[in-house]
Amino acid sequence: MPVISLGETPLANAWLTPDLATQREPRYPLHVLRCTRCALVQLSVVVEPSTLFGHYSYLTSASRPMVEHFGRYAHSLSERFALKGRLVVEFGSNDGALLRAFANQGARVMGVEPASNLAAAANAEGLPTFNAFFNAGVARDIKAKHGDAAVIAANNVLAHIDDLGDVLTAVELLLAPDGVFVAEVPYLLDLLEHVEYDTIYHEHLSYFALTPLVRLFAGAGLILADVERQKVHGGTIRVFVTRAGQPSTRVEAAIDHEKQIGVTEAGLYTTFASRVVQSRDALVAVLSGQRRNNARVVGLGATAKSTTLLNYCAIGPQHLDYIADSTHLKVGLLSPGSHIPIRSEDALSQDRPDTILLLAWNYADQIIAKHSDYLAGGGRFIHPIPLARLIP
Ligand code: DWN
Repeated sequence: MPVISLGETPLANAWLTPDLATQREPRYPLHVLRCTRCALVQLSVVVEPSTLFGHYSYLTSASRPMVEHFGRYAHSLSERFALKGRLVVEFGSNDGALLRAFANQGARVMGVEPASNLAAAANAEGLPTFNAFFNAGVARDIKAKHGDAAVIAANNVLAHIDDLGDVLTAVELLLAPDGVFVAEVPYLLDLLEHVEYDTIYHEHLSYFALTPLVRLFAGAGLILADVERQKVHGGTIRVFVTRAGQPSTRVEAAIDHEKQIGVTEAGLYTTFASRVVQSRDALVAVLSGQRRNNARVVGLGATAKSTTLLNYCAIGPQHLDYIADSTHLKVGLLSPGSHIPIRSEDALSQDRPDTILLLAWNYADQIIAKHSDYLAGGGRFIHPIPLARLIP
């Protein structure tokens, strides 16, 4: 069943060098579907993974709040599962931010990362990382060289994978008998409730509720034993998957809640789709008001989700002078589809625009605190989700 169509959009992390601005960028249908049998929400098309992830511009370490989140994560798991001296494997390990946090807790670490530039960066930092997509062959190699894993971690990567069966076979191969597979994924209920439509893009193939995840893991002979809700990235769930045991009361309560709100019913999704249109119209109205007042507006956070938001709302250089970002890989490039120049975040303190559109709204509190002097000097922020609002 169709949930929503956001048009044909460029790839979320396909940041452009200015010389390519006049060339037509590849665009793909961004259509979201829902399985009426298992309630899994997925995109209608799969873009070739090597196109998406062979070279990657998103650096976990470029966002201090994520580094801090991973520090708490590693500490929590190390306490819970006594990981000192034991092997922790993370696939989709990016630049090694979480690997470093687990190593700081005394665990042995191994990353698996398909992006060659990120794997090289992690290895250069002394964080051993396979440059590959995680699969059964890689799992066997790691097990042969380093033994089985007390924890296999997958953060914001399970939703990116098309052949989940193959990856779960690899997890089952590598996991120690008492091991735990810990996966953190954006939570569908947060996406729907807070109208986080901009988190829909081609890297995210699946949009998980717990209900289909329980079936998915059971199909691989695994049990979704526990779950924690997290606030990062607009709301995620951290699931704990084991070979044996029973689902915790938290899992049972969450499944019941999903049933109560109708995660398998059409109404939840038709309401979401209509709220997306309202969200777009509200943001366009706020930006038009800014232009009527001759306010100079810039974006903050050259995020993957900004590609969806800017292209769906038809926001371009006529609305935003530039997008500021802390990721050195993105500075000097143009945003996909909307072709807005990206400048270093440091530019903001000299440039002092009238208004900043929070394209990294998932870090709104931290960003506003970091730029408190801008606010004190009369600057304003626009928080775009769920309905655009000016701060103050
Ligand atoms: O699943 C994914 C999520 C987890 O991360 C990936 N597929 C892609 C990526 O999505 P995103 O780019 O929307 O993630 P973030 O973490 O919201 O991106 C934050 C961006 O904002 C980075 O480019 C860094 C930048 N930033 C900044 O310029 N100043 C971030 C902070 C906190 C700041 O203060």
